[in-house]
Amino acid sequence: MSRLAAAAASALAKAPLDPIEQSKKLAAYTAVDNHVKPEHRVIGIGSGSTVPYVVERIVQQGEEVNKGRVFIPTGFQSKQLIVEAGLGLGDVDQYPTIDVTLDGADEVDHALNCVKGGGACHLREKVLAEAATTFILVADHRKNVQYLGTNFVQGVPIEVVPFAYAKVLQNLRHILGSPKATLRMAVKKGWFLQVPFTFELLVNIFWAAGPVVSDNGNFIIDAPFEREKMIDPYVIMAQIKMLTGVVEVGLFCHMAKAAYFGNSASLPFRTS
Ligand code: ABF
Repeated sequence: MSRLAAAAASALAKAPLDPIEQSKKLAAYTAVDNHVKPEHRVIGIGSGSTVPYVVERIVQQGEEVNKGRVFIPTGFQSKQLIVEAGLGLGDVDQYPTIDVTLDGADEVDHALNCVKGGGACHLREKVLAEAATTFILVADHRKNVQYLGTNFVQGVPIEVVPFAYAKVLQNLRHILGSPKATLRMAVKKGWFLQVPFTFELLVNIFWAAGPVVSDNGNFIIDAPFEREKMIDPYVIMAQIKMLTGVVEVGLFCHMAKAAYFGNSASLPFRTS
């Protein structure tokens, strides 16, 4: 690296984080400090942009404590984080009981129910949440809402067997009271994605590269819902899960013990 590039990299490293990053870091660090204890041996690592700070804080707990631990990832991103941090990698089939899992979320309501699956990993995320004695959510303050559907308007991600997707789309119209459930499409990335919304819509129509396929070989449906339907998300979750062809629903109800939402100035958090 040239001296100029090295100086630029070092200046960047010292630059203060923007408020949202600051918020994620604060949430993740506090969650690790409160819930990842020295006696914990098996730790679940979730996905999303707050989770790198979780791993960063765990590494700071020191080599001594971490060499006796095994870390279970929810997907490719968290696997990379674990490996790059030099931590021990494990799988849930070797360790079906996890001491604590920390994971991100798309939105969390006042009762700690949440929407997950924006990254299409929610099946594995739910397995690790269920396997954990303690399940903790970490996110920036934009994810902290009274009712699901306030900010994350994309809707509930639903993983479906490809053969059944059209039938499930039809069923969802009845359950969610909305005709807008759609199959998630992969879009070829390019400079044009930066331009305003209407053009982005055209890009979605004309440059879509085919359905998104999950790590499990399934499709993802995004199902927007009417807000009043989410007063009790558990009911909706159960109804959707009953549909033949549905593998998992991105609604996590009554699972999290606590959620941490950092804020650049202070750190509000709620426990169930
Ligand atoms: C995972 O990462 C997903 O369940 C959720 O969709 C996403 C949240 O990521 P980010 O914090 O980057 O929005 O936890």
